[in-house]
Amino acid sequence: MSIRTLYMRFIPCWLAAVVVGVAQLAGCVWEPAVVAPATPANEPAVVAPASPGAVAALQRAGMAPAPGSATDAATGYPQRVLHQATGAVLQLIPAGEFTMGSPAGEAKRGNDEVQHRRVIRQPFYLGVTEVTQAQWRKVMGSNPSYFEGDDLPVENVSWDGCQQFLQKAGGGLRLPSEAEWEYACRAGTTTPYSFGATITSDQVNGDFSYGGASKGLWRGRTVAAGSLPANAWGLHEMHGNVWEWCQDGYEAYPGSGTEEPSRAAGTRVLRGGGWFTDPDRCRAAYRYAGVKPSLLFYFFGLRLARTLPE
Ligand SMILES: [Ca+2]
Repeated sequence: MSIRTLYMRFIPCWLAAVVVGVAQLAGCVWEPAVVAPATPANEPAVVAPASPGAVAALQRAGMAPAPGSATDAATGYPQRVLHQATGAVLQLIPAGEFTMGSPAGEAKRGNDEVQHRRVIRQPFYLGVTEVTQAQWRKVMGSNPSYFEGDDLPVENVSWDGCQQFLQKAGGGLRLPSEAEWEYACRAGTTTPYSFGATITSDQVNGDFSYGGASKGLWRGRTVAAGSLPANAWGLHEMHGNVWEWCQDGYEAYPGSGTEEPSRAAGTRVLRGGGWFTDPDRCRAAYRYAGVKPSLLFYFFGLRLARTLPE
């Protein structure tokens, strides 16, 4: 194994461990919460034109119904929209309620994954894939990525850099909140991964194995956004490939109550794991917590989110 390979594989893991360890030593002690079953949240879609009001609101936000998109019966908005400045396709995620965090018996769980009910009060749009390098370049005119390729996810981006990108892309785009991210990742499932109790390298670009599965392929780099299977809500690479920045700051889960914390400042959270990441960190509940918003690595990326435009 070369020095570079050693660096790529182990230094990031070591840094991640230090970051998480410091966050835990900072006094975060959590109590277990009452666990309730997840609520299936997909609203039925109808093949009908989106409501004129929805289409007009989308136009004002620089978006349009994606070609062939069905319409969400609950809202009258398209199930999929195209954000014109980036070319990104976003999926409508329905409002709903779910159990955030992991059960006490889940292998290799972190003690900040305390289970609690969380309500997603408003439907929202979420990128079908991570933001690609072509999409980033279209807005920013440059590409910071280590692994270069138009269809690969952009990486080497900080939370601060993502905010600049989102502001320049326009249309009210933002990052998902941590709760929105986990809700969409789970897509109604309660297992460690949206694919079940474990994952294979045919499903996730990470470093395996977990839950007794045989060790799979370690690619040692990113793969094209959207090239691996989607979860039940049509979202690709929520687990693995690149970590995804969340909009809100890191804070301990309440352990009770259903409201989403709204910490606007401080350290941030990334979700889902990346191409080099141990599989336990690719779990739906894992929180890569306490990360400075200025920090960037070649395994940090992003996924677009937007509240439904009005
Ligand atoms: Ca990802």
